[in-house]
Amino acid sequence: MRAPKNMLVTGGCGFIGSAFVRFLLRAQGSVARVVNLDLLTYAANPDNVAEYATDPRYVLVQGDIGDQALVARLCEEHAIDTIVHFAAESHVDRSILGPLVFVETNVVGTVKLLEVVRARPGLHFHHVSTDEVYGSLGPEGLFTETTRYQPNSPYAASKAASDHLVRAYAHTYGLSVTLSNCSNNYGPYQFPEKLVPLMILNMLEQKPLPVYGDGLNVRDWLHVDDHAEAIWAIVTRGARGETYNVGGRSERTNLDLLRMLIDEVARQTGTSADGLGALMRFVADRPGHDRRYAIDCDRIERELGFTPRHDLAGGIAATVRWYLENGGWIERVRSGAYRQWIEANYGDRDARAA
Ligand code: NAD
Ligand code: TDX
Repeated sequence: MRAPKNMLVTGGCGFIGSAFVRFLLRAQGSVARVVNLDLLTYAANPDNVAEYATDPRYVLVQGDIGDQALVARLCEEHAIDTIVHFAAESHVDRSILGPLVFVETNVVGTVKLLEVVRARPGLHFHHVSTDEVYGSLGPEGLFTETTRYQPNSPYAASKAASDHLVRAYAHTYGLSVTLSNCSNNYGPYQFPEKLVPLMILNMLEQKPLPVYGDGLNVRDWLHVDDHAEAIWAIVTRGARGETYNVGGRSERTNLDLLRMLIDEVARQTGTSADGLGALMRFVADRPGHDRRYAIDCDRIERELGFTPRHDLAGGIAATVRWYLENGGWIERVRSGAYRQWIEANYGDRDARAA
């Protein structure tokens, strides 16, 4: 059993990292310090943790995971005992358009963090990864922790490479690590380039709903707050050197998920589901689009007693409600005002996201 006290969270202004930071500061009284190291790229939004901005336990540092001197200094200054590593370029479509930054951040950035950890063998390092490293399934079967790696997109390949490097550092240098490979997350504060928020926001603005290919690709959906809890279970109770798959046992085709979203937006806004459905457009498929992901999450259930709290219908209803009730957040994301906030507070040092 590990008892993290002073934690460094990378990418804690992104979608999942911020859910984890909120979870720590809300629910884990034993945690004394949370240092959030985030480069504040286009995907980041400090508003995601605004409710804790003045919490004495919380520090936000704008910086690059690749800056070894900075990471080493933060570890020293805050007596960090645990790093939870979320920071990444995370969007598959962007990786198809421009793979290099994915290698730079996800692969080289992770190795640089590992180099800092290598000099501090007492530290525990948790690496957050994705089910996409396993490639694509046919109609049957599930990804287990021993499924062969077969990444298909530049994003998935960069995450696969980072997983291998974490494991290799643990094996070669005896580092204390854990890893998790999770399915698709949904929930509040997700940047609206990903399927769920993109569709909700487009419906609210009566914009087209772009469905890639035939819409029959399958994803397994997990609420982001359940992911945060799963990571805490692994960080505190997971076996050293081991990987845990995390999923929601909620497989849906993209079309089925979109229908759920349409029905929910229609119900909550009192508009016609048929009218929203008419916004659907079948568009060109994503190149190399993986057909199906599905997770066998038996291990984390059996060994760590973790099961998700949210069922998909309830989680989607709450997520739609959040986007309806948080027009200010959406407005800032849409208008770019939050970028001005970053520039005013930190200066525009995010050259790589330009
Ligand atoms: P996100 O794109 O919302 O956030 C990524 C964060 O990392 C941003 O705040 C960004 O500013 C930061 N970042 C990027 N490059 C950085 C750098 N060089 N130094 C410091 N910070 C940097 O991503 P997300 O959806 O929250 O994903 C978080 C992690 O979870 C990623 O590692 C991703 O691969 C993994 N994951 C995501 C999903 C999903 O469904 N979104 C599922 C499984 C695993
Ligand atoms: O406009 C769209 N239309 C569409 O049909 C978008 C953005 C997506 N899609 C499809 C592609 C996928 O089959 O919806 C599915 C989900 O797409 P994304 O939200 O882009 O997620 P995905 O590609 O599955 O990857 C996500 O889950 C695994 C995250 O972005 C990754 O970071 C995570 O590792």
